[in-house]
Amino acid sequence: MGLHEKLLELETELHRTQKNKATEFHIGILKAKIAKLKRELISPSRRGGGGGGHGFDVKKSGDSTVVLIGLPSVGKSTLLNALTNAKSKIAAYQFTTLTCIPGIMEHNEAKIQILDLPGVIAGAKEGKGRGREVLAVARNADLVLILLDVFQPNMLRAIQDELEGIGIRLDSKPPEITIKKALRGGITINRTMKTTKLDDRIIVGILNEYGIHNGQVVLREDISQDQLIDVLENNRRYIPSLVVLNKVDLVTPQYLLTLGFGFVPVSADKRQNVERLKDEVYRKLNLIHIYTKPRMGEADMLEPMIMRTGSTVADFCARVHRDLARDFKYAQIWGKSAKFPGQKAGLDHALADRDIVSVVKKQG
Ligand SMILES: Nc1nc2c(ncn2[C@@H]2O[C@H](COP(=O)(O)OP(=O)(O)OP(=O)(O)O)[C@@H](O)[C@H]2O)c(=O)[nH]1
Ligand SMILES: [Mg+2]
Repeated sequence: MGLHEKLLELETELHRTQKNKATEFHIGILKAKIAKLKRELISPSRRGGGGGGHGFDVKKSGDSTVVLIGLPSVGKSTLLNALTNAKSKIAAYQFTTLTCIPGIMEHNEAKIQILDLPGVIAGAKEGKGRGREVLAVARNADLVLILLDVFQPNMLRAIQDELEGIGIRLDSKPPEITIKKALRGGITINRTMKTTKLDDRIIVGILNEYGIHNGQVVLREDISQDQLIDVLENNRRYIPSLVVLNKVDLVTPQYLLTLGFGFVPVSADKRQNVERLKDEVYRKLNLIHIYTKPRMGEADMLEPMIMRTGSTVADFCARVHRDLARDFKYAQIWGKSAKFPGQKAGLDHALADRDIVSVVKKQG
């Protein structure tokens, strides 16, 4: 039996199995088997069949990268042109854009790279219409902007499914669980809080499925079977998303109200609400401003360095100069991440918004 048939068989069984306390364990094992098979099916060594080919050649630039994902003809290229200086081809027919077109949006001192991509259709994750390559670009983004046509707002779920299918977890954090493998002693499980979704037997069963028979597990969150499998698969991307509804110039405000909230309405073509969208993109990216202070002088408060949330002193050094991390002795920090003004910090120190950083280099 081929991998595809095996996958189909397992998925059919999963759908047939009623969900209850008695079948929980069985379902967990089935899900783990399915996740493993899916990974095998999309591994690069098994390309070919259904649109493998080369990935898009995308050079990251700017302080952050945002990708535009949506069905064909929803106005992704029009929006790229409205947000940036790029000139991506626009046309009334589907699949106008055939490759990855970059542009830079400057907003609040940040340079944000926006990537326009071909449209995705249902089945993209299986490779339809170069879909897998498009989705692969999204895996490396800092924000996924899902663009919907005002007349097809309910396509949202389908697009989210495609992104999920390629291992992207939208708007969620990595599960709070650590798994340390060991050579013997079986599996011990500890919890820092009461959990309801996973009992010990299921955890052990799923771990065994991944070839882990000894080790320590610590749960710090009430995670699900799927989340445990995500951790074991070890290739998931946790990326925020923003839903944008385009072509609102074609409808009345009353119609828009019936759609509810949770999206940013724009008209890329008529340039309506584009400034608000820029604000939303910027806000979602959670960028931080870091000021540089020379060892002896005053901090430069005019030109902050724009960095991702969670950036460390090492990231800061890398941005200042290629060799700075090598010559690094210690840094001094003023601001929210410092316990006291001028605190000494190492390369792994996490910076906070509006911190001032001064790097002291080794002598010689
Ligand atoms: N009325 C209206 N039409 C728009 C708007 N934005 C884009 N369009 C039109 O929609 C059509 C498709 O626009 P594109 O920007 O090429 O769409 P796309 O999503 O990049 O399409 P593909 O590259 O084929 O996936 C064009 O005819 C645009 O002029 C808008 O805000 N309002
Ligand atoms: Mg396009």
